[in-house]
Amino acid sequence: MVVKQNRNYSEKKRIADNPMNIFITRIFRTFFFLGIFYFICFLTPLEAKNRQQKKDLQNHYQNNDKLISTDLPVYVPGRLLVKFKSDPGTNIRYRQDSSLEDLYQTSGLEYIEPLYPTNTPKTRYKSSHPSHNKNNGLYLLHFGEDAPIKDLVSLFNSHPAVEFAEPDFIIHIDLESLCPNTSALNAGTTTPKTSTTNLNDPYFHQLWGLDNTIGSNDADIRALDAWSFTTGNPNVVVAVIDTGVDYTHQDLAANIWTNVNEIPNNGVDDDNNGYIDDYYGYDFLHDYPDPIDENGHGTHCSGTIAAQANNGIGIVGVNWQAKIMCIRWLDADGLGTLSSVCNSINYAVMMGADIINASWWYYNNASMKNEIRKAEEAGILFVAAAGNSSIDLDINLNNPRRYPACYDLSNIISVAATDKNDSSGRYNVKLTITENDEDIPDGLHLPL
Ligand SMILES: [Ca+2]
Ligand SMILES: [Ca+2]
Ligand SMILES: [Ca+2]
Repeated sequence: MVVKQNRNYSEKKRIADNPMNIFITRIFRTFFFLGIFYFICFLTPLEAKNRQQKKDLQNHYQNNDKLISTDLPVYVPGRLLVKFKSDPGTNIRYRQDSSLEDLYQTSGLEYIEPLYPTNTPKTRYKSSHPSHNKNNGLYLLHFGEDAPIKDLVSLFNSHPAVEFAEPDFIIHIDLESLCPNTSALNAGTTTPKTSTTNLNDPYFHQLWGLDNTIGSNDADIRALDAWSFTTGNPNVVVAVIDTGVDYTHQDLAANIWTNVNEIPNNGVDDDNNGYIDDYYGYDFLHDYPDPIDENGHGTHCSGTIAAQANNGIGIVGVNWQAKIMCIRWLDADGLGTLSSVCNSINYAVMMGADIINASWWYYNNASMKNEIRKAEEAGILFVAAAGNSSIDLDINLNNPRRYPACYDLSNIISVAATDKNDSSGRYNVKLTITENDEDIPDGLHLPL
């Protein structure tokens, strides 16, 4: 027994004294202690910093925007959207306002650019609409990639020359919940089926939101009654600000707006509105002339608004002849930025849209409201989705309110969806309208 114990001891000692084992043991110990050191020095403070940032941002929303969000927004690094009370220009040095120059230097500002091009268009689509291409003191401020954006927001908002400052938020729209079924417009041509009209569009019978033959009687917008008065006006321009629009779609192509003063694909800004080759509209997310839809949501909305009627194809729009201005600010996954949606609204106003359609929602922010107010001043109707998410937009303050649907601007119509039996159904939205509900026609339900 003694011999065996001694043998085990000798064996263990031989293994322990092996140079390779000593080396491995030392490496293991080194990494172990380095890991503890790293956790103490970096991860713990970082976690504390993240918790503090989260708390700060929640406080910011609760105190400034009456918004409580558990899903914190993110923003484009190194960028601020700032509206100055008077236009400061783009020169960041040798300013008459020395306090502003101090602010620029303190903040580490690298350069400043107008949110929109400041060109004066040669002609406008409709002379009745004032030009709103001027930036009105609204600028994108650029800092380093690691700039402390939340601190900069506070710094700029505390300066007397600043009307508001906020991050260039990255906005993610849940398009699936807003557009549960895009099959109707994309269904193509099939054998026409029985409907209550003479229209030969094969999928008209599915559009119970227009003429309900499958659910409760009159659980629709009474489109047939409306069409006995008018089927629309080709001079009405509806700017669809969304994922873009498939302007080549066979049921839409006849009702797509074009910028008649712009020659497409020649690399020249022919109408001098600041955008090269913006013939069908523009892609503001990528600053690119082609607003083609890579998701389908914007095309779906456009079909509801103005799909061509009685052409033996697809569906029918509420307005048979309105023209769709194609404006893209969301990518195929529903991602966009606050600056790109502001640019989109500005463009629709500048180019003379009569109606702006916003079938999406985000949180309260000053920049978007600033743009929609310009649309209000130009007499442009702004139609906004209330969302399909079981929230009473007026009284349930434990949930974030939906914007632009909830802005207190007189040109906004907020639209909720109901099912074929005229109940909230799967959409389950309880909605009251901003301050303008008396202006909403009874029974106005757009199938979002
Ligand atoms: Ca142009
Ligand atoms: Ca051109
Ligand atoms: Ca059609």
